[in-house]
Amino acid sequence: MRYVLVAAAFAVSFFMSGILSAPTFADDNGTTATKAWARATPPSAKVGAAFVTVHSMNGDRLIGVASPVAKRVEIHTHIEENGVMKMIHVKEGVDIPKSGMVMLKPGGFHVMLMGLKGPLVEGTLFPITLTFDQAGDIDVMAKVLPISAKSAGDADGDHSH
Ligand SMILES: [Cu+2]
Repeated sequence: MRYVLVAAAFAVSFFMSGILSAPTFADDNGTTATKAWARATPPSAKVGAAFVTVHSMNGDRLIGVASPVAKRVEIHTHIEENGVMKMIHVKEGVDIPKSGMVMLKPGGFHVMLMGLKGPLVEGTLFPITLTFDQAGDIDVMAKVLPISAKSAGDADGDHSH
């Protein structure tokens, strides 16, 4: 319910800012996050990964991630080192190009959930807060897909703000 209210509040503020700053479109907050999802985890798993697609009108940078489902949450990516794929913590954040988008996805950037407080159960939703340099905090609901899922597919994670 909280997310519906947030979305409604945003719609109102967006409408208002549109009036005040017309004809510039979304000049103060041109960042949206959609299609948030995660893979289901086995019951005893301590780590999980979540993914989301970010669009930006004005250019932005994803600088932080948080979620109540894990003790520690970090932006990670994969790099290849001597033929071995490793995950690294992306401390500098992820650049979202102006009028562009970045898809966090398996094998690339991801939201690393460490110290899971419980398994991620297929079919459920859990909140993730994405913190941006320009847009501030954006809350999304990540949909937990089958453990074999490779993309958001038909995930109903379209809670753009
Ligand atoms: Cu990771």
